[in-house]
Amino acid sequence: MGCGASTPEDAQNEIAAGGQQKPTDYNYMCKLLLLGDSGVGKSALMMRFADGSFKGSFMSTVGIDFKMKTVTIDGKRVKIQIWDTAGQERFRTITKTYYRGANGYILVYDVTNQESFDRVKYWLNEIKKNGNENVYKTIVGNKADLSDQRAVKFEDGENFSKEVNIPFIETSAKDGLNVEGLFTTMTQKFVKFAASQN
Ligand SMILES: Nc1nc2c(ncn2[C@@H]2O[C@H](COP(=O)(O)OP(=O)(O)OP(=O)(O)O)[C@@H](O)[C@H]2O)c(=O)[nH]1
Ligand SMILES: [Mg+2]
Repeated sequence: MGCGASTPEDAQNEIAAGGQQKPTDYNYMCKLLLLGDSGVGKSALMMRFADGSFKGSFMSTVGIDFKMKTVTIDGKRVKIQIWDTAGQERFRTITKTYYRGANGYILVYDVTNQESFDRVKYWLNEIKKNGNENVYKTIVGNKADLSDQRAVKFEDGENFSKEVNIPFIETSAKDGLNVEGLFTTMTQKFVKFAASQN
């Protein structure tokens, strides 16, 4: 766990209590939720973005994890809270409860794993059932560095993206390809939306 607080709720309470996270630290809080099958690289993407690191070993997430990073967008300080859900079926009841509070959904599959790509439909349906339908989403084909093991073509991702009308990007948490761009673009979209509400 990052940030001192042990859950996103604790972090929120600290903010409310004027504790570690002062409200004056930022102008906006953007909560992004990572979804997708186990092993596709959700935690690795979060680690790459928040800590600039990558671990080759696989430590499957238990329940939910989160990390924060503050960035400046259009002169505004934005605290990005990344919620990293466990892909394993047995945590579905817990992870479902986090959908509602999200400002953006990142749907991840592994380009070396066809099944994980086919399952993006399932995750979209989970958002429909448990989340906010009108929140910005991105479909992410991760592990783009593993070109010799590729099972899902770039065009397959692109075609599906057009079919469901959701932006698409390929990433590598290992070498950092498009990771910064993914989180920054999602946050920019949110800030634009939030600013238009004021
Ligand atoms: N080569 C390569 N390996 C990756 C990449 N991203 C993740 N991995 C590896 O894939 C394995 C699974 O990554 P995780 O980030 O733990 O997967 P996860 O989606 O969080 O899985 P759950 O927590 O079980 O839902 C780890 O061994 C990572 O090192 C990538 O971009 N390239
Ligand atoms: Mg994980």
